Amino acid sequence: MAGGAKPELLVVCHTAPFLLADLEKEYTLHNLFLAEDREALLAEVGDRIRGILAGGMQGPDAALINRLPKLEIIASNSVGFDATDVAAANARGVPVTHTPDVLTDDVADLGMAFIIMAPRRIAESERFLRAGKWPQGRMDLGTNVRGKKLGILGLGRVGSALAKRAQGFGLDIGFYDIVPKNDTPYRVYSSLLEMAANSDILFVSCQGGESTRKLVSAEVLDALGPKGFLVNVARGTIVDQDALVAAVCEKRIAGAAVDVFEDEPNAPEELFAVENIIMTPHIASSTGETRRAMADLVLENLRLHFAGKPLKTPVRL
Ligand code: 8YV
Repeated sequence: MAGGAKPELLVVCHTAPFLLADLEKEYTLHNLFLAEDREALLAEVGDRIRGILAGGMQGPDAALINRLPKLEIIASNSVGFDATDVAAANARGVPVTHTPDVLTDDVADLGMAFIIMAPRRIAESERFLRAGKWPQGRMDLGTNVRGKKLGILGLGRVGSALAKRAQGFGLDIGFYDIVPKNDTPYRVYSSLLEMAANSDILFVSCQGGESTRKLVSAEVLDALGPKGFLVNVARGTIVDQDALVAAVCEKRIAGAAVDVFEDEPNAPEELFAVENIIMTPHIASSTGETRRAMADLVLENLRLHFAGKPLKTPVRL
């Protein structure tokens, strides 16, 4: 394709070099995420931008969307689209695409690993060994998960995949979802509070955004109680993070395992030396295979759009 004919895209999120390299073959990229002077970049190229590459953590707000007069499409390299103002985009007739399905299994795998790791104190045990403490004593006992009650907040793609895995580990499964789900073999709760009060492990797998902000409140954590564990592989915003820090530190819940935080890439430093919480840097979909599949969906959606064809995985609000 001749140089000037390539559509121009604005990159607004952290993006792996392999995806940038693939995109560069078909598009002229302008990296707002890495730009030292964002205003200068927007002033220079804003009028020519036809597409945005967004991510789960960084996406365009209404102001940015409305600043790009030639914007035609936003492709998010994520299943979650809470970082992008989809309503503002759609109001301008700009579709948003995301990457559902291809990451479900990896996210559910990490969730299941956390459900075992937190009660069994696996990360804590490993720190114990590495600190050279084994010759002086033994690790305190953990808790087994067989027969324990698992409450799933949001029985969507990830929640359902997690439930299948949890069945194999003998957990007793229930869920709470605002969308009624028929034909599930699992116990249905009519409120999150009721589910938390009846669960040993509360698993967060609903979508992020304003509708779920701080849904897992101090009250919900207290209902989960001192024998309960919280696992979150969805979005940090769904949990009241200050309440979680307090509940973990004061042992008002037994422990937690979280891959997501309110203000990523920042995790609460006051938890860095606390044993009863596992924290990972948003790695649930971070496998080579899944990131390749997500990138392929991004590329396919952009290609379809610029060829005037229907999109493969548009976000439907
Ligand atoms: C990614 C995610 O880590 O897909 C999502 O919604 O949160 C993760 O898969 C990230 O958002 C990549 O952009």
